[in-house]
Amino acid sequence: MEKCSNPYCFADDNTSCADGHMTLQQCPAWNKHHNNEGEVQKDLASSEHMMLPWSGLAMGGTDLNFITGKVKPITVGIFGPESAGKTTILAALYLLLGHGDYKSEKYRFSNSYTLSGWEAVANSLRWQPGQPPNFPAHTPSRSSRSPGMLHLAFRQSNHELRDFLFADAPGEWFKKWSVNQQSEEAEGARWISKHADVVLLIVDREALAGSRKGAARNDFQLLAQRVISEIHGRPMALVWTKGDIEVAPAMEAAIRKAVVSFPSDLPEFTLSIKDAEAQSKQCFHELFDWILAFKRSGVVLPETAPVNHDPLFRFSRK
Ligand SMILES: Nc1nc2c(ncn2[C@@H]2O[C@H](COP(=O)(O)OP(=O)(O)OP(=O)(O)O)[C@@H](O)[C@H]2O)c(=O)[nH]1
Ligand SMILES: [Mg+2]
Repeated sequence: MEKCSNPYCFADDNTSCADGHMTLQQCPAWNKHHNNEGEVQKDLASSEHMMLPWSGLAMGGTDLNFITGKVKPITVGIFGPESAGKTTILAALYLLLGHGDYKSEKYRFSNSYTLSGWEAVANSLRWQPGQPPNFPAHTPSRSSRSPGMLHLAFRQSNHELRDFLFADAPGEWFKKWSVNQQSEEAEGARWISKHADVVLLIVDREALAGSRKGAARNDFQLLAQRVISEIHGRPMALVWTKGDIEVAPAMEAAIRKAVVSFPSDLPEFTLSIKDAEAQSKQCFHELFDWILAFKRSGVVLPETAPVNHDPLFRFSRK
């Protein structure tokens, strides 16, 4: 499908015109590329449906303006090697929220601008008759809209909204970044390192128990060094994924040694989606509670009034 001549407009991707034109025919930037007839152009430009400024898919850098215009969301950076289970953590969060299994006393789910993106990561973990639940597909490193940012907003007990962005990036980026901070292919990892408010450093237990465990440990040490050198006082947690897999105590000790230079408390979480139901839910709950409890230091948010019942705002977010 042809794109708009404005590089920051994604009207071809089923979102509205970035310059705010009600129909694409009125937009000079769109017409510049689409002034001859064509099926695509007719479909989009003459549509009587009003398009929304977001598509529901995971967001890219440009899409973030839409959310950040209101308030700076809390960005959660998930750093870990390839196939470490990073996307699986996000899929589990979405499914637990969707089933009503993750309920926090302080935070209630409010909305998400990336429901299709969440569906895409979680779909494979869902049980369907005749088909065992599977793991999320690999996150490709060459996707034009990566890193995929998944959005969730929670309403706090004092009625304030808190927006969260979860960066779902491929492990290859972090590998390149840990070896060479300036690598051209590490742009996305640099972005996450710069913008993350909360850092999850992932330890893949499967890799540490496998035939290439030495290499996995060395890769982790490099990544941990890089993350810690750029953390600058931000909170970090060590997240062991695939907790159902046994790892030699000496290997666990080597991993903990690699993060001793982290200057403050380093909470640890061990997750598994293969453990018995209740147990595995509980470990995810603890991690999500820790993430949601994050407060930006130095920011004192004013008290807000309770939910507005003015009909003018009826369609605002509940
Ligand atoms: N045994 C076990 N395997 C798991 C668990 N969670 C994830 N996995 C495995 O980890 C693999 C990778 O999971 P992903 O969530 O796609 O990993 P990722 O870190 O997002 O990978 P990239 O996007 O490629 O960097 C899956 O295919 C599973 O085989 C777990 O709790 N237990
Ligand atoms: Mg992934």
